[in-house]
Amino acid sequence: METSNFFPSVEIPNEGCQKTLKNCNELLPTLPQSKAWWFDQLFQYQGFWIPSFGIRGSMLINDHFKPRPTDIIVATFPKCGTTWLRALVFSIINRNSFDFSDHPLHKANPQELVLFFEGYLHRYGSTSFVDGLPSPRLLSTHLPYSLFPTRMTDDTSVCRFVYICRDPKDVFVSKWHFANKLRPKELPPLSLEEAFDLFCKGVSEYGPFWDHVLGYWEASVESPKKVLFLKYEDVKKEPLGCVRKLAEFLGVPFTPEEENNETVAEIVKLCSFESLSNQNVNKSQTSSGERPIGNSDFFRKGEVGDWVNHLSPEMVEKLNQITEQKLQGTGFNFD
Ligand code: PAP
Repeated sequence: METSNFFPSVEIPNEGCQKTLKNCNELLPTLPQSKAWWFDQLFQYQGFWIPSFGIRGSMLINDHFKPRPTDIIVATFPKCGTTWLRALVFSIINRNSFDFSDHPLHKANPQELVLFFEGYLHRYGSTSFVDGLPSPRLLSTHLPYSLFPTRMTDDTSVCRFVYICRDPKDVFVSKWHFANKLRPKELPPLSLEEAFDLFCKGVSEYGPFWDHVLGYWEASVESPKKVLFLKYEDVKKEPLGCVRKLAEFLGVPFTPEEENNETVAEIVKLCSFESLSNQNVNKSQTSSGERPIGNSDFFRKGEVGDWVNHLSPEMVEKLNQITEQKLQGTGFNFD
């Protein structure tokens, strides 16, 4: 999620961006609103519940962002494996630039190495900083696929998306824990029941969860060269295979020499929950940004199936039912 301590100083947005921001400010009060899981209000925008900064970022992308063929966009619904995928993509792309024994991931959380796309645009009120980044640009987003402009999604040669999804039961449990860390002290804790009700109704940051997943799933089926779709559970089970798949998709497959050197295994090890969560930089409990979260809050258990410890049989049945109904006829399932 958004943090602000890595932002370079803010410039005054140009006229075009100022116009977009004005349009956004006029639009927000007209949108349906709902309470969020933490402090931001959620707005229903083009079928999704999005915090205001995400809408601002999305509008700036639509109006002003110029994609490049080398752009890589790490896309996730929150709590599906953002931190992990950011680390994996960063280390695959930059594997010839750093030694595994002295790697940036030992000193920085993945969110410092892969910029939060809509977060940066919102913060700047402009695309200027992202416009100035050298290629290949590695950006991370929670925005649904349908919110990106057609110049990014239609043309298979312009930018690539890598997406990771996760069993909604684990996503819900992870998000509920995270929400209670993020909620301001003045608010009562968010009960599991209340959160469950919101999640099932799709009222969740960037939700409905299922629509988010299906947007990227359908795009990956239609344009497999543009969108790579991964499952958290598959990466857990077959990390080596998934890392090879990622590298191939990104146009940088492992060479026979790298295979001999065990480069793939080094990347898997470096980005594993055990390795990342044990770096000093990821043990910090307080953020130096505006939000009351520290890097350690992005590392809880990192397991598949922790939902069994939290959800009642009724909750499991309800979530499974919604999932089955939403995925019916799509060719996608979480098995
Ligand atoms: P975000 O979308 O808010 O940035 P994200 O990184 O997707 O968060 O979510 C954190 C989840 O990924 C946590 O899951 P849990 O609550 O079920 O434990 C976190 O533990 C897990 N996670 C973080 N890093 C890794 C990793 N390297 N490997 C596997 N899981 C990880």
